[in-house]
Amino acid sequence: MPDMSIPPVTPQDFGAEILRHLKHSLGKDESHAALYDWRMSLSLALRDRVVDPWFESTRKTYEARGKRVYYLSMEFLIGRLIEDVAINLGMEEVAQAALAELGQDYAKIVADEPDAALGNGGLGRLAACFMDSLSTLGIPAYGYGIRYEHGLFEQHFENGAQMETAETWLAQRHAWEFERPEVSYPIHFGGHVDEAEGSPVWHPEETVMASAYDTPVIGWQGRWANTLRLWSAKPITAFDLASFNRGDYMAASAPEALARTISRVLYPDDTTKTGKELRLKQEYFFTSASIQDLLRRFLSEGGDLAELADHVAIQLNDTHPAIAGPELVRLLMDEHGLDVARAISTARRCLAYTNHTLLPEALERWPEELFQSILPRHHRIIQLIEAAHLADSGSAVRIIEHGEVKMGELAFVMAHKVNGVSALHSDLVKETVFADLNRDYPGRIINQTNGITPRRWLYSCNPPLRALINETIGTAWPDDLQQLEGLSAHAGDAAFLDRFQAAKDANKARLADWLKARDGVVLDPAAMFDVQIKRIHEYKRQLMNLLETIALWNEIRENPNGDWTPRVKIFGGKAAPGYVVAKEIIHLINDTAKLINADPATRDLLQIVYPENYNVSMAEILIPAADLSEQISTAGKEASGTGNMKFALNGAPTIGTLDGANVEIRECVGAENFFLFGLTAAEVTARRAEPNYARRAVEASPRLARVLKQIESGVFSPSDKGRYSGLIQGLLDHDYFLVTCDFDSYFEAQRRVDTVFADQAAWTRMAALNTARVGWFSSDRTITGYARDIWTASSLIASRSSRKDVA
Ligand code: CJB
Repeated sequence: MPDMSIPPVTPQDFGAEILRHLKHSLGKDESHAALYDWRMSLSLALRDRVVDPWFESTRKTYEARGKRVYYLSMEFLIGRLIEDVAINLGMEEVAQAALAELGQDYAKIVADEPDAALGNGGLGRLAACFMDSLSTLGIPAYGYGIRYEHGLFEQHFENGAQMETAETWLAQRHAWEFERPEVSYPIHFGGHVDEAEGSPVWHPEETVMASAYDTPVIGWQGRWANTLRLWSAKPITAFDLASFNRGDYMAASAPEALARTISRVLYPDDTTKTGKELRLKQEYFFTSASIQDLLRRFLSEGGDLAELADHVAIQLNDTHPAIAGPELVRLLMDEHGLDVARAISTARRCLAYTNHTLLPEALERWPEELFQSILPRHHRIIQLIEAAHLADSGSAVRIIEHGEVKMGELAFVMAHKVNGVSALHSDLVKETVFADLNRDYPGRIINQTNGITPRRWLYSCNPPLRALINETIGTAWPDDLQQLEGLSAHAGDAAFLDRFQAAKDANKARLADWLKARDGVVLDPAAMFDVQIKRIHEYKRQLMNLLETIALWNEIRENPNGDWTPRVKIFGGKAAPGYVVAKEIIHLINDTAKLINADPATRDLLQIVYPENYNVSMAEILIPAADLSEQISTAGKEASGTGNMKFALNGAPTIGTLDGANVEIRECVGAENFFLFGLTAAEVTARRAEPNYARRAVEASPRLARVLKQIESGVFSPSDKGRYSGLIQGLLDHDYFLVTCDFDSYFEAQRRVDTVFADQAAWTRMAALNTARVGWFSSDRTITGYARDIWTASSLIASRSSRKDVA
């Protein structure tokens, strides 16, 4: 039942609110309004309705004087918000009807909203799901990040190769944010540290201001709203008038340009280190602003710093905000007079750190010289932290070593809890990257398996399945997702399965229409939609998927009258602009698609589709339409994955390895409803130790050997036959991700998929059981775990079944 704080509204009244914004906020009348004007008016009318629950939540938070959670993240991959807000407010139908009465198309307006792409991939999207769950659960929380002017780059293909252009989501006004010019903090860089009256004093060389922009995040049924506060960099003096008056206009604008650079672009890295000075400045910029802000809030409420940790929980989303430890210690010592030991122990009780990857290249390390030149005071404080850590724990693990400042070790030492993001990953964190620290601080590392918000990833993106679930088990599941288990009882019911399949078919038809309209590509909705969407990375093994596609093509050509299951292989994803091999893989997928899609012998049986510019909105169309979910990373490399959960929830069984959360998904859905293949993490490690393992695997697999030869000899790149020789030689010489070793097992698993898919009833049953059994992967469950095990934070809204175990 909707909360009483959201007054019900008729389409007529809501239409009047939209028209009021059209006139007074956009300055347009109906006859002159463009799509943009309608979108802004709708967004502002919806935003108005978020404000009261938002104020109410803030009031309750102040009254409770309890704990607030601060989630610090370089990335928030939010996507669009109109639908999200309308659904959480229970106003989707009202909004549709209001616009229809005004002669406008709701769906077209929704699709006009640019994605807020302030993130690269899983880590950023997880932060967005967490914000949704924190609000749904009524846990007082702030998300803190950067208001990038340019989000993740736009991808397009030129002759099959990835090209990047700047993304410009802020070119038009952002409807959802409130600018807070009165909330700003100085952020200092560079300079030197000296002593005054026995205390260190930092004399910075450069200062910019961090200025706040707030977006309310409304939870399910509008019961609670938290704040996403994003920082934008501004100059201390906007403009150098003296230079301007001399006629030197460039110099006059220099302060602004320099400051703005800090929040200008999202780094398009995903698990690769940049080593760029600007990146370190970005990290310190948003972290310092956030810590200053939360301390100001705490002190303005009359807080005593001895009790800081009773009121403040700071979660570090990966190492990017790891400077939070030294920054909090600096403020406690230099501005509030705490001694070193108390400052460190106070900070540690507030801080916790989530590790998202074991890839060594992603664990940030800064050259000590660079670090010291940008953050000289913090460099000294890290030396103090390190000394205390070595003395107190007897550990031999250094934070500064071999001329580098190691942010993973810093985050670990300054956190009272460190968590991995799936059961397997957390075990590997203990055994590998932090094995020594785990021994020195037993119990500090825990697991919190990732989750996804069911509001966006089922309720909103899959209306046909939502309707079927509502009719079958009632409407209480969106904030109590384990209720989906109630669908299991219908898995033997042919009428239910027919309707389940009809929902899938409707989503497939929607995808086909969308792709036809966008790219002119025609899909056969009767074919299996086999989907791999995620960042392009060698460890995720899009290449193995493509090799299997080519092998299948070969076999269909040889046996055209065989009993083949028609397939569409759908790829989506971006490569970091500097990641050469990933870009070669993209090029190869597109080159292969060009040849295979034009082959009359296989055209009705095999198609490769790679829509440009994969983003959250595209995922919302692709995932509900998928028959098969590709989760094929080298075991031990994908920390968790969250796409895997989204597909299973939307009734797409997984073909996958025992990696990340796949392991737990398989346990939930049942081994018989999951297509397992490949080496385990332990076998991967053992295989790598064997000599020539890749060449031996290729020798043992004529099917694979043939595909590699085709690619290497230029079959798919006739105008440039040598284009992929480096890629293939790399695979033979140094197949670190064991594509060659897992290939046969993967090919066989795909044939098992074919067999089950051909039996429509068996397949639909398997798909329905996937939906029924993955309710545990709701991010509400994940956040409940963080609140209980890490933050000891409480919900401030009346308890419901899904919330009762929040501490
Ligand atoms: N992850 O998206 C990123 N970026 C990074 O820099 C490091 C890790 C991903 O985080 C997700 C959320 O925890 C995981 O599900 C995923 O496996 C991991 O690669």
